[in-house]
Amino acid sequence: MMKTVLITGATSGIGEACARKFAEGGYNLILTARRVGKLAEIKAELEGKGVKVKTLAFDVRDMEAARKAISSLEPEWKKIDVLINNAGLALGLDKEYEMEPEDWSTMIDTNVKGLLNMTRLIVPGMVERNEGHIINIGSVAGDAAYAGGNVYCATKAAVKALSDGLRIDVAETAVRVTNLKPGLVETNFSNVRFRGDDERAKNTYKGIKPLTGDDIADVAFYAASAPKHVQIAEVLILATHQASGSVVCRK
Ligand code: NDP
Ligand code: 8X3
Repeated sequence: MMKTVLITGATSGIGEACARKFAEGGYNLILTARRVGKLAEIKAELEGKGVKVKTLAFDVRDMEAARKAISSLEPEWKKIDVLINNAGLALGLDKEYEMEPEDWSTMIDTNVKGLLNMTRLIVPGMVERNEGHIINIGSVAGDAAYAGGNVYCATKAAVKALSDGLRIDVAETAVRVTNLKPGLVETNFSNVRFRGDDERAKNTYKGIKPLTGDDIADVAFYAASAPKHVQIAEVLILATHQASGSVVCRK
């Protein structure tokens, strides 16, 4: 029987790359994000690969919208084997004491509460079936703060704590929990962080060959494909000339 993966933030970057990788690997896909048009485009493309694709458009910050979307799934889609909690963002590099409260709310609500909303809705079914895998997209930013990273780094530190906590909570079941912690990945992330200042976004990856969404999708697929007794608990994936969240050797 084919497996099903649900990916949040599947319209761009790491989530979109995971959609392609898991489709190639024979998974049926439940793709979620807010942009309906982009979801439809990816669905049309990936259905051509011989897998079934379901799209659900909602904001992960909105628990009621998420609950409604997940409850709308027909019985054939209810058994979710892999949940990839990927939707997330950073906003700016402002000092903590100067940041707009709205920006810290957006990051905390999306990266932390959004991930919790999806976990709350999907993991009970996995526990009941005694199988399943949650792959959270954390970050090197969760290992240590870097200049201007403050709140974003805190949200990714929270992703680590929530992944570790969930792994304890499901330890008596066969459910597995993975925290993937990428470094510099060239996606739409910096365009969002710098609010459409594409020049500044491009500079983030200047002088270094950054990771791609596909590099992260490869590791996510590896973790999901590991034998059942193997739990890839945490992986830090850096570009070769990056040593930490703040040490990047540019040429
Ligand atoms: P992108 O900006 O390319 O993609 C972000 C995705 O998240 C989009 O599909 C977007 O879709 C979705 N999203 C954002 N907010 C919401 C929301 N409120 N509700 C639902 N979906 C939402 O960035 P990345 O692919 O780089 O980021 C994916 C994850 O990887 C994030 O958690 C990020 O923190 C993490 N990460 C990124 C790194 C990088 O260097 N790029 C490194 C380490 C971690 P839509 O707008 O359609 O809703
Ligand atoms: C995103 C990568 O280095 O901007 O998590 O924090 S970084």
